[in-house]
Amino acid sequence: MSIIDVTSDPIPQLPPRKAESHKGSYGRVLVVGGSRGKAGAAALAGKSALRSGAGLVTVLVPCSIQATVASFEPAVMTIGMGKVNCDELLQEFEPEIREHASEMNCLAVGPGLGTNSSTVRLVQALYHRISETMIVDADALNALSAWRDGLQHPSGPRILTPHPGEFKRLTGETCAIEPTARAEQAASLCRRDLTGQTIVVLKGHHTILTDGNRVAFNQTGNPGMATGGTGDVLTGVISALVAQGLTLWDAARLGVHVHGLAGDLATETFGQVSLIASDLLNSLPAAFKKSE
Ligand code: NPW
Ligand code: AMP
Ligand code: MG
Repeated sequence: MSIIDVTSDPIPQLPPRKAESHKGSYGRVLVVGGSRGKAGAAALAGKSALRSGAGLVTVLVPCSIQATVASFEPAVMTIGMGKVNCDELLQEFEPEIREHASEMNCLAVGPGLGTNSSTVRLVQALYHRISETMIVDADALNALSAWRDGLQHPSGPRILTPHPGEFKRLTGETCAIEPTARAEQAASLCRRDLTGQTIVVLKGHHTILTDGNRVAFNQTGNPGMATGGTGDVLTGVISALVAQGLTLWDAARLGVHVHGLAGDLATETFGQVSLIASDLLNSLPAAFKKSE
């Protein structure tokens, strides 16, 4: 099946903020992530969602790291689950997560979540029972890779954001070097969803976005972004754009564009060698201004 290349289409925009709007107008994001040693991933995603315009952002993490995550950015709210290292306990909190999810406009699941077996079961349950839009990244992708047929029936819209390593775990396929062949691979991952509600963002140099019918090759970004945590920032950005009401496609397209632009702007100060994920996050405001 051939896919249409829409790379030259204009980059979508967020609508201007209305004078009489309030934080509820800009959507609620719930990040589900973090584990001991990977608190930063959840914190980066949460703060990035705020910097990308979401009205309210909550990060749901194991209790053992809640204080740490809360200390990064006071404007981000946190919910703690479980007692110690909650990987083992996540399963029992599925009903609680579902309750929180029903109040949200978008969920971002996976940054730093870990791959413990009960976490895997939790992700699979959320993927199949939560009807809200979900960005599925990092360890949530790894969780789904253990149950590939499960991709056929998500219970709501999904944006999968694998890097080539996660893509290989999810599909068993090594990403092609040649861009068109790689786009076809991403599109066939989309088409695993028989309900047609999935978008794939296959990350890397010229990140590929596809809904199975069309494809766009992102034109921003640089190899300075090949550093831990930049993907967690992207997850936060896209989740905020979904929460603000953009379509899945527009949110993914604008999010990937702005994220790469932030990386490009950050290298003007830090260079490619020294760039780290928090520099990229701090360049999001300039990137949003520039892409208006
Ligand atoms: P190799 O062998 O290096 O070539 P993982 P992760 C491959 C969290 N983080 N092209 C790579 O291959 C994340 O959110 C927390 C080709 C290797 O096999 C996750 O939850 C941070 N191959 C968790 O850690 C900051 C590529 O994939 C494997 C590739 C694990 O995420 C860091 C490595 O990927 C991190 O974000 C590419 N472009 N990229 C924090 N501060 O809390 C990767 N691979 O095993 O999925 O590990 O991406 O670091
Ligand atoms: P992750 O591996 O999940 O942390 O995601 C890495 C992020 O950095 C993705 O958004 C990639 O597209 C981006 N990135 C990594 N390497 C490059 C590169 N060589 N050129 C452009 N973007 C890159
Ligand atoms: Mg990642």
